[in-house]
Amino acid sequence: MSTSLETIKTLCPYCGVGCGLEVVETGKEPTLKFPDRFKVRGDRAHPSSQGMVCVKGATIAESIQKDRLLHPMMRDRLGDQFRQVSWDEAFDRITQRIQEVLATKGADALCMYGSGQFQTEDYYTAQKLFKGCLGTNNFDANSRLCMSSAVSGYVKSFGSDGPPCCYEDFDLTDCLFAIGTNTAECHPIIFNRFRKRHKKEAHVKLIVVDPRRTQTAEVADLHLAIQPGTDIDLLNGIAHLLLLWGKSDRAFIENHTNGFTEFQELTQHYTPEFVSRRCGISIEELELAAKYWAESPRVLSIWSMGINQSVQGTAKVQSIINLHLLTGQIGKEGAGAFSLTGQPNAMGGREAGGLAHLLPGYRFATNPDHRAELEAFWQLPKGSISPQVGRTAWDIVRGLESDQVAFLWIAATNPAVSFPDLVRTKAALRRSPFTVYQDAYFPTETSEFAHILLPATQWSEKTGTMTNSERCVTLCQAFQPPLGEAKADWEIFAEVGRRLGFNAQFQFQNSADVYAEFAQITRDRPCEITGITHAKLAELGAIQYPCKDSAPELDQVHNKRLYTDRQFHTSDRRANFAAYHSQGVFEVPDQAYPFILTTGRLYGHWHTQTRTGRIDKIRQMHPHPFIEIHPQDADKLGINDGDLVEVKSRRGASKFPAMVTKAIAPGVVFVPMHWGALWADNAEANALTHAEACPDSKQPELKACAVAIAFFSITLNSSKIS
Ligand SMILES: Nc1nc2c(c(=O)[nH]1)N[C@H]1C(S)=C(S)[C@@H](COP(=O)(O)OP(=O)(O)OC[C@H]3O[C@@H](n4cnc5c(=O)[nH]c(N)nc54)[C@H](O)[C@@H]3O)O[C@H]1N2
Ligand SMILES: Nc1nc2c(c(=O)[nH]1)N[C@H]1C(S)=C(S)[C@@H](COP(=O)(O)OP(=O)(O)OC[C@H]3O[C@@H](n4cnc5c(=O)[nH]c(N)nc54)[C@H](O)[C@@H]3O)O[C@H]1N2
Ligand code: SF4
Ligand SMILES: [Mo]
Repeated sequence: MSTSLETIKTLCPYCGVGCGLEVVETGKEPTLKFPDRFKVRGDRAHPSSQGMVCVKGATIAESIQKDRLLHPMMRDRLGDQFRQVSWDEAFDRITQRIQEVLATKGADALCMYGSGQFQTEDYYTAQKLFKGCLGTNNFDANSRLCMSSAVSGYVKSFGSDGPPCCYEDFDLTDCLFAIGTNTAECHPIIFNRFRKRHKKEAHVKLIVVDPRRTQTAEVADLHLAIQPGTDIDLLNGIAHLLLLWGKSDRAFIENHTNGFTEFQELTQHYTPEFVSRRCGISIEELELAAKYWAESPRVLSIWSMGINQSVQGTAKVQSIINLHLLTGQIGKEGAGAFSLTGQPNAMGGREAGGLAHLLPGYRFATNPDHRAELEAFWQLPKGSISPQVGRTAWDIVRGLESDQVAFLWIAATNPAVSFPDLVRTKAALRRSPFTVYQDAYFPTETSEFAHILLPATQWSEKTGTMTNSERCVTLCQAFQPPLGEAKADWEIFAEVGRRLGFNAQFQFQNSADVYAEFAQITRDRPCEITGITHAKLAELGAIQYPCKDSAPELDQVHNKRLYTDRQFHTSDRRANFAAYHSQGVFEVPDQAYPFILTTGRLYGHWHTQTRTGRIDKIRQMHPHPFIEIHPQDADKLGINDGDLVEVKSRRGASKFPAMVTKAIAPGVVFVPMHWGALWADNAEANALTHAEACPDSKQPELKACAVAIAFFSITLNSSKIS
């Protein structure tokens, strides 16, 4: 840790835009506490954000010392009081339990559920412990609820994960196709970057595909307010018109793709009349979207949860990529299929193998060569790594229900708010015989379900790396000591590893050592980072990968676009078209549950509010939960703006003040995901959602479920904090 600091460079620990921050020490008196002691501002030298920050980055300092978990705590039964224990006692209890479970039930009864808010070093150490030393791939992360459809879509279409674009493409594109993303609120800094140019240059178009008129849609040249779940209809409909108008790139298709014929046949079904009916948009709107695609020299698609969180998540991602393959809009400036990552280190998690089917270095647990490479590298006996895909997020719930999971370790995520079908999730967590919960704050909704609480250091107190949406790795430096007895996540995992007898595997002195080891196992992989070290990041600033240690120094810093040579990572180096029909949403509205509920985010809040709920400015911005409902629907139900309404699904019920607005389509309602049990009474979005998931990515359909709505009372007082 740096002590004589003037200006420290770090990264905003919220969204995947990955804005660079500078922290300036304003005074050194020891009595001064964060945030009075430090000022946070945008880092002008950071290539991704060029000095910009949004309200979340600007206010980050304010929540850092409030309601922190400071010491390890333990209890025998849920409902008992926690008692403070030493780290030694906590480690002993954890290792003892792991050994018991290994001896009685086997490694598959052990599970860890981690987070895209880990640093890459945390992720890597956890993979080594669970997948290597303990021999179970039961490590999954909240990225399963977030990015896993993008991962599987990229792998199926291009042969490997890895968003191929960069932020400079926002400055160069002629048409931004934003589908299932409220970029203005959720990735504000890159949206602003695009908007600057969009406002100035009339030929630059913005198409927004979203059932809601979001702040992103508000400024679009064309807003397609499609019915939830009809994205594939729309995408195939655009392809149909492009083919009809002869606007495909025949040479690209011929030389660099497979599967075109089947795709072309499929698109025949998606006539403008059919698509307009399915999506609930006019034929003119569809034609205009296709016209923008056809006439723009460079088209950049961006998407996030409106696409990924779906029972057809992978199919939707591949259907977006299809349009880029059809038009050759890939591997060139201002063009490409760009999945915006949600969390600050969702990307680092993918590189380090942080999902139940992955291994570090974009490897797969089911691939025998990949397992053998890691076993040798980790100096573990052959066969140590399980060939089975581990439990994904929802499989953990199932495993708890069937008593197959006997040890659950949750870190840097708050599933008692963010999991689907919370009634079932909470019942499963309540059943868990042994849950370790490692977080920075106390209480959170999930601490109620823990037997052991481990205090984690967070942003400002731990050094490590994070990778943003454009594959840019930034060093986040510690600049103040840990609060209380908190430790970095990777340190905790390494200590448990050593205590289980894996001394040789966990000899790291600091997180730079961890990164250096991880980098070696990425050699010759598509996510190669052998040219990146903590020291180099500190000296040069953020570095984009792929970055080989053998490359000349200058080339190492910026590797902006993938596939510029149009050689993909498949065995024949060709990209794959994918022919998918649209299936719509899983839970179709009916008489009993006539509305589609969709869920999402607000500009100021971050997820389950562990930080942003403690920041006055943000609480004032979004004081309480609400449900958006169209005036026609509100009229029919006798609901006025501000009335408290009860919303029921087949799984649970919640209550929200109504926000009557034409920004939402009739028949659809929207609830923000941010209010868990600690922040409002019965206003949980996920009490209503279901866990049905995409068969390829296993990502649940958090964006659509069927609900019934009824007037409850005229009192608007559902928020605990307003
Ligand atoms: N302010 C803020 N920013 C954040 C976060 C935060 O908590 N707060 N979280 C970060 C994280 S982890 C993530 S994953 C990203 C998420 O970023 P986004 O994906 O942009 O955010 P969401 O609000 O979840 O969903 C986006 C949009 O999908 C739309 N949608 C719903 N159903 C459909 C559909 O069937 N089709 C289409 N086309 N659209 C649909 C919703 O109406 C919503 O406007 O944001 C990141 N940034
Ligand atoms: N209905 C609905 N549900 C959703 C979504 C949706 O759109 N709709 N989106 C899904 C998506 S995309 C996501 S990403 C998830 C997010 O859901 P969660 O991951 O549950 O949300 P967070 O509030 O970000 O939780 C992160 C936790 O990590 C802690 N933390 C921060 N830094 C550190 C650290 O360095 N170490 C440790 N150990 N802890 C730390 C914070 O205090 C916080 O408790 O929600 C998912 N759930
Ligand atoms: S856009 Fe994202 S990374 Fe940038 S300051 Fe805002 S929350 Fe932080
Ligand atoms: Mo996310």
